[in-house]
Amino acid sequence: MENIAPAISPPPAFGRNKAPNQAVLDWVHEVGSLTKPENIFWCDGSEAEKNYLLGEARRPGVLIALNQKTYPGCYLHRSNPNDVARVEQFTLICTPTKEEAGPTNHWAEPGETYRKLHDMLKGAMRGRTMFVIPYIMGPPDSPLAKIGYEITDSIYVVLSMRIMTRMGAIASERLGENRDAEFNRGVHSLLDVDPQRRWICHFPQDNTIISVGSGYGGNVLLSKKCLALRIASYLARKQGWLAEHMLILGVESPEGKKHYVAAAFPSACGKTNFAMLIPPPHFAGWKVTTVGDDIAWMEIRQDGRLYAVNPENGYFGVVPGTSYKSNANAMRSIEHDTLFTNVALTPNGDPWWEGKDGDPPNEAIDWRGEPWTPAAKEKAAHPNSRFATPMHNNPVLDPEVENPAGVPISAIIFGGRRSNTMPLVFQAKDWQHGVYVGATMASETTAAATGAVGQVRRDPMAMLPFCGYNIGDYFQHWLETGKRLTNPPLIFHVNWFRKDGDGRFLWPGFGDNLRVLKWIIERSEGKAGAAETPIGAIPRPEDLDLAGLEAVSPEMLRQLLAVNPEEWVKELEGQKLFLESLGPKVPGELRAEYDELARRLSR
Ligand code: OXD
Ligand code: MN
Repeated sequence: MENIAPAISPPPAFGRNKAPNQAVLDWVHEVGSLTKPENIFWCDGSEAEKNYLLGEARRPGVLIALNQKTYPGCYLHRSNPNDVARVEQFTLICTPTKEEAGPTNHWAEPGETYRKLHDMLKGAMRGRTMFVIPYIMGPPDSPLAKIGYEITDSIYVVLSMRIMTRMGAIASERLGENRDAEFNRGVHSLLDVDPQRRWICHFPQDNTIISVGSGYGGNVLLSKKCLALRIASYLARKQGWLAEHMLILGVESPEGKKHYVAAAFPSACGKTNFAMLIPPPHFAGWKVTTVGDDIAWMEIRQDGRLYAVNPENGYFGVVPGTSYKSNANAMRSIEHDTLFTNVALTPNGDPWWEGKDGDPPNEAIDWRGEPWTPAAKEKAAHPNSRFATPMHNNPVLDPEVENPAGVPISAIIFGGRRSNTMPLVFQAKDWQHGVYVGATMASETTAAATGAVGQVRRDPMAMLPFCGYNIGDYFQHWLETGKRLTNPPLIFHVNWFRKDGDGRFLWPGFGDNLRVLKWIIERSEGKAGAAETPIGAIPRPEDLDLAGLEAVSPEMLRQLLAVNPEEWVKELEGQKLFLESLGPKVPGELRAEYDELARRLSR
């Protein structure tokens, strides 16, 4: 078999910075004895180490340097074409009982799964380098911060983890020498990148993750979906906090009043764009700043409010569609020190993707490494091609992003990609109704996971693929959290994707979403008006700031804000079937919310 990750030979100065913690040393020794790597590289996170690794990554063809004049510090990685997205059917939650994992997860018995993985990992790193990556999730001094170690045989993983986490000596020093100190153990091996031997396994009780057979970010950057969502959601329930698939943004009015909101949208539904939103021209003096674009860890503080931190240090965003028009802040962020995966390459050495500003290049090398021209039927960049960019590249990074206490959340927003049914925005009646809205939210599927694209699926709180335990218990945890919040954020639902009868989007989205955000924060200040409807409070046209918005006619606005009874009969049925499919653990409060909604809609 071709060696997919040949060993690199670290010169004496690099890769020898061992952990001071005996528990880490014992575990690394154990994994090394099993996987039999050529050598072990202990990552320290330094600039010198980065430069060394970038040089090494170019040798075995892991990375291609992009044009260093136009894209300084940027590189391209091409994944195996069979390995371009998260694989939900091979993502397992390994709890002692099936019930703990619940109806929305694929479950496997831990002992047997460890044995199976152990067999696959036997000698898996022969002829390869085993990298040991210490990292911190969250601002290092935050009470919510968590330490993880990822062992991997992929240099691409090391370079990505440098961007996505606070990585290196900072983490091993923070863990210290106490053998009993808590840390997440993550083991990743590419094996032979065979879809038949691809498993992403979580052992929440052991704070352990083992991922084999993939090199795609969402499956192998174990800090992200695996630790910061699946394992963290399990820990959060035990410890009384929330780990959520949410962006966090700050919004400041011209008068200098600032609010933070958290928003849960499913993968590839515009969280990164919303978190970096540029106000439309009419909104002079308004500022939107980013705390996070994908994950929020939140806990209640003494004032009875919910505070959020972004556990990550970078953004792993979907590239196609990113342009100066759709997200100028993302464009500025990814023009330097960025790792691209599966985009196309122009003859000039620039990255290219569908939806980038300007005309397509006359020729390019596509994401698979094949020649491409605009006449080709295939896309040049994979629809789930990604950038990994440090958050400090973001020109609108929020100044509180490193605040260990986090930022206070005024509103929580749920949302999905729905061509019909869901109005542009509505406000839930209270926390419990808001939990129901989040629990029953749905979205049309995207390329972020393998499988059919464009089908409506229920995705509670955008956590369907990421909740590390029984979803019924998760809903209960949300309800319990609400009882402890004396000053809870208001809860809203948005839909930027509603279409007219001819299949055209009714709402321009992007910067204009600030018009909706403005209404949301005015509602949290007890200011803006609304019409009460069976599904919640919906702004009347006069409640929204629509100045300068020519793209939306009064008729389009009517359609955007409408609650169509026929569509809601279908929606209600879908919500009911979904809740029923989740079995007996769904809290009675949510069944009562369903009954109430059905009653209101039938009046
Ligand atoms: C992501 C995802 O990569 O949700 O953030 O798939
Ligand atoms: Mn995500």
